[in-house]
Amino acid sequence: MSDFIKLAEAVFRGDFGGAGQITKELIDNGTDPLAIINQGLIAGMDIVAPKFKAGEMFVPEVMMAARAMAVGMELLKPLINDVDIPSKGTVLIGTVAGDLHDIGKNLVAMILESGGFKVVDLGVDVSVEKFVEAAKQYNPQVIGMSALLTTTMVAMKDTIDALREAGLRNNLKIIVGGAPLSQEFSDQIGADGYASDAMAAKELCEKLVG
Ligand code: B12
Repeated sequence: MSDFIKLAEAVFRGDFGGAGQITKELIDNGTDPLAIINQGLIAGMDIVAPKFKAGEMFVPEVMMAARAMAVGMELLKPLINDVDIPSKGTVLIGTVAGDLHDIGKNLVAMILESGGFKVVDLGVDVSVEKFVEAAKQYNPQVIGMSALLTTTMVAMKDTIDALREAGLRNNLKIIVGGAPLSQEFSDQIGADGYASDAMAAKELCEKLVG
């Protein structure tokens, strides 16, 4: 079995130790860092994605896989110039004001990162002002907002309105998610899209940015 396949399998199994070890060995052998990323780490996540979608893998397993990938990425980052990292675009993500739920948001962030997006995670309880400031600072292609409480969903509309007032709305796509949301709600508040899980979020970003 090739080392790339072993690495992809370690990622798929959520084996951080193995993923780190194999990544280290490949680096020591002088393997091209981008090949390690594409043929090892991302290849591993590419096995996870369809299985999660089909209900054959569950959230904890997906998070373990994404973490195993992150272990490899951390070792590779110093070896790669920013310009060389194939980035599909920048996504700013956060849980809206008043809401502290972040498990789903973190999963979305990890999947987007492992899918080749640069992710700026603003954390939880992100105020309207903070989203607007961060949009100015990072100039993202996409802003993703998460809400798990019916009482905090309204903050999404406030944020979209504030982005529009700040003149930033036309230059970026806004996506929303979280258990109580729906496509209908997304349409109502003027977002560009809704996704029900992390894989769908990645596909949505690819569609909106591409
Ligand atoms: C874990 C949890 C907590 C944890 C949160 C820990 C953490 N670090 O996140 C703790 C214990 C802190 C908590 C607190 C509270 N919680 Co709570 N919590 C949950 C619980 C059980 C699971 C949520 C979760 O993590 N799901 C797993 C993840 C993976 O799924 P997910 O979040 O839906 O995310 C997926 C998708 O929605 C989507 N997605 C998510 N975000 C985004 C963003 C974008 C941009 C996109 C595209 C997609 C996307 O992709 C994700 C991955 O597939 C839910 C029950 C439920 N069934 O949802 C209640 C729940 C959300 N909580 C609830 C409540 C009421 C509370 C509290 C008010 C309880 C209290 N009285 O203190 C507080 C509120 C605190 C606050 N201010 O936020 C209610 C909300 C009811 C409502 N209708 O509003 C729920 C539904 C439970 C219930 N049935 O009553 N909670």
